[in-house]
Amino acid sequence: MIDLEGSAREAFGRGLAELGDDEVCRLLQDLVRERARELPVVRGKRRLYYVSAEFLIGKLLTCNLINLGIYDEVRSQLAAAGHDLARVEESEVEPALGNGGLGRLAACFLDSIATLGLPGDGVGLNYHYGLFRQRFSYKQQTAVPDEWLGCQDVLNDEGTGFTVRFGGFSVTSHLYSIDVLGYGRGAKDRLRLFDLEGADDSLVPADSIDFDKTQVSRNLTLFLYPDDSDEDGRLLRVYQQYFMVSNAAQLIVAEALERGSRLTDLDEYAVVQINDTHPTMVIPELVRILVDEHGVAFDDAVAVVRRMVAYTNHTILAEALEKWPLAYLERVAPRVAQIIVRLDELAKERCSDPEVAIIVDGVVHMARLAIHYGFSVNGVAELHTRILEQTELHPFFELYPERFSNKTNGITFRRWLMAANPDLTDLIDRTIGTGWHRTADLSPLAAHADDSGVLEGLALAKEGAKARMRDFLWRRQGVRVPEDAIVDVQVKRFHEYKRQQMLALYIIWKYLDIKNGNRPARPITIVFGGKAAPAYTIAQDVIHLIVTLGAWIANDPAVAPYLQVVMVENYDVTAAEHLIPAADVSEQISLASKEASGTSNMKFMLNGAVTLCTLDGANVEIARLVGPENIYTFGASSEEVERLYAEGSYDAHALYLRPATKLLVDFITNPQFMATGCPDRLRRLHDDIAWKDWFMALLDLEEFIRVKEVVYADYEDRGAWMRKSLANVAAAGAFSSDRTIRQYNDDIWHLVPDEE
Ligand code: 7GP
Repeated sequence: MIDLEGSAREAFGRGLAELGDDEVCRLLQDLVRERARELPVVRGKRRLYYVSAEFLIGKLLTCNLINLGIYDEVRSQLAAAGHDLARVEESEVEPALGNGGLGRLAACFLDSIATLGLPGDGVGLNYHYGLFRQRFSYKQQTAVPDEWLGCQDVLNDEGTGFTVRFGGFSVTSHLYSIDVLGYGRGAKDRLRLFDLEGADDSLVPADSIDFDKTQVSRNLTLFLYPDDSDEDGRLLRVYQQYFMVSNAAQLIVAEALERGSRLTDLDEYAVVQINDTHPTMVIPELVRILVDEHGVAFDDAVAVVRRMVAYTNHTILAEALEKWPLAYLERVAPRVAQIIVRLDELAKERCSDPEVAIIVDGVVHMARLAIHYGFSVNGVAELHTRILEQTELHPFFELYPERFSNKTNGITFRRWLMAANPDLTDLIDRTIGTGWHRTADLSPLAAHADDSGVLEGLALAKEGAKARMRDFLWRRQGVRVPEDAIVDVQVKRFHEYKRQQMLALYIIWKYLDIKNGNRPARPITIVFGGKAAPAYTIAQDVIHLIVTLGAWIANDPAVAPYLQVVMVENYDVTAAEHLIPAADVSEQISLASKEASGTSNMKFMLNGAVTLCTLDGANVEIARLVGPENIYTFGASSEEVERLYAEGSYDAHALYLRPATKLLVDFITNPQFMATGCPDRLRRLHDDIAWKDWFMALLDLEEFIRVKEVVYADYEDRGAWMRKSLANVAAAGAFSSDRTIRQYNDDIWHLVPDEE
């Protein structure tokens, strides 16, 4: 059916065995593209538009081969010609369209939406340089443009676009798309990406992400989340958001009209899921289009839009809940600002409580707009939703209890197990068959808890994944990880609430302990990965501490054989696919109540890592599913943390002054250590922890250290550890994004799946 040898001769005039990996990659990409092009788009009267500022999709080749059902065949033809698919995939460039959890979630969701045969597309922007590419220099993060376009064409040109009118000028968009193939489906969905006609790459220097933020008609789609620490940057974000939603709204209306909508029934043709608040302006923009361009009465327009927009909240951190000065909106999109003012008046007529007002002192609260004028609000894990209902959004919950629901996040097993961990996939197939490929039901594995063959197979699969990780780290950044090391991983955006600094303090403790002669049973490798926002100084300081610690330990011959700290450069989906399958320990150590859900926690457990966590986000659900003997929990509860914040009674300095803690924190400013790094950064971080510690790392530190020691000791009982590992894999089925998407569809979207 597939004849790679023939295609190689046709395309390159050489046999498959004579092609370089990059040529094989192009060959396979063409094969996938052709197959995808032939597939029809999933049909349906009512369509979903999943609008998101980011889609962190990762490389596409392997997953597309899996979803097309030709992965095994391609892999064996390649192997016969001496090629390794994993190597071939290395020459694929990862699209720079996302940033963190919310963007990766959107990508998993697209995979599941297509797999379930639901008519739905992702809608976003085609960023030329992504967020940024992370480089380390002088042990510090530097940000350079993440150039990915032009490296290969994954984008289909849809050949259309729209005019977007800003206050005082207008621009034109151009629509591209990436085909989204469901697993074993005969039809596809799409990720539809709007680009700015006339976007000017020459505004961006080669080695920095500083560019002229005022050149709006040339820079709109250059970067995701451009720096917003000054007014030009904040205005640019608003321009970008309006560009995104105006295009989305025009697309929605045009396609609904094509399918026969009379517009007052638009909700029968389209449902819009907005991924956090960045796309909130789609609400007034839809109203504007219906009223100004199609003569629908204002009240009717508002009523129909309210029946079609649903909002997902991904964070309770106050600084991430978007608020824009009304004056910005008036400048960017005057008519939309006018509509927002009217919507605010109407909302105030319904409820005069200032806590639910959309506009307060000239500032527009985007989440509030989304809740008043949408029909659904959801959190992303049970605890998170409860906190929204009872605390953060409580007045809204009183007003509209029926609008609230929980949709615990999920991940696609096609990418995070079948593509990323072939050895484990084979073991599971051999043990329980392949039904789980469709159902995600891994629970039959639990019956093998005492099957030594399966436990050994699991250990071997972990060894295989570790070997791939070692190879990856060696080739990506020249780091050698010892073969018998326990691999302990924290990968995620750098943020104080995620508390990478707490793990860094543990590393200092362990370093000193080894110096005191307490050698661990085997080498410990602690791996970090993640970017920090360029304007987030303390997060950059934490990265600096970690890189400096890594070098310090590597240079100490008394400790280096036993402890290694690796900070992976430019953590991305590809790095995640190499690190997560190899991990023994999954670090999920956020301050309880702050992590909305987490999704790497799910990927790690699916790959047999054991979780070390606070009872935060979806960790709570993981703990319930695997039972206390298969997880390590520690730290203050979310109630306790909320009480400390409410009372203002957290005293970081008192905790710092405890001698055991002070010793660790003061290591950061030990003169010899400081001399190997940037003293200003280290001093600032030290003082922040010693005096402020807003996310309470010192509160949980002692217990964290204790529990970590238990984890490492338990690891040495290999049989018991592998049983824990198996229990985690067996319980991971609950976190399939297919389950999550079924729930969104049953409760919110009500799309009719395509029949096959
Ligand atoms: C993240 C949350 O931090 C994470 O806990 C969650 O798993 C993920 O969304 C998916 O729901 N939030 C973001 O990525 C983010 O940018 C601010 O939130 C808007």
